[in-house]
Amino acid sequence: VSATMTDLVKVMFELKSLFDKYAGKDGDPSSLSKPELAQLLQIDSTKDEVSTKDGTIFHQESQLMDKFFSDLDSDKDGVVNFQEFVVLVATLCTLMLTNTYFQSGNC
Ligand SMILES: [Ca+2]
Repeated sequence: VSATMTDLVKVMFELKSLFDKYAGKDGDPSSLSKPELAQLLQIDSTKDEVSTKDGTIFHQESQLMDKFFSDLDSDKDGVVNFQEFVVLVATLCTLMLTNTYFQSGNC
């Protein structure tokens, strides 16, 4: 196994443990509901912002959160499973790279 592959596995384990931490909150540990996703993303529903601990990624109105969630829920079963969550992470990384590439460069 190459070093890159080992690092990739580590990242996947970290993503899975983050997913598990939030996915178990409302009973079903195999999927994220919309409130769980909002908690994971640290969305304050009183503000029209989506942010991470690294800073604000983008501004949006709460109704766009619904669209965001349904975009993620590619099999339309009302929840986001781990596979769909990985797509979310990739999307957020792309946004961060696009917006703050020259400021941080880590993602
Ligand atoms: Ca789904």
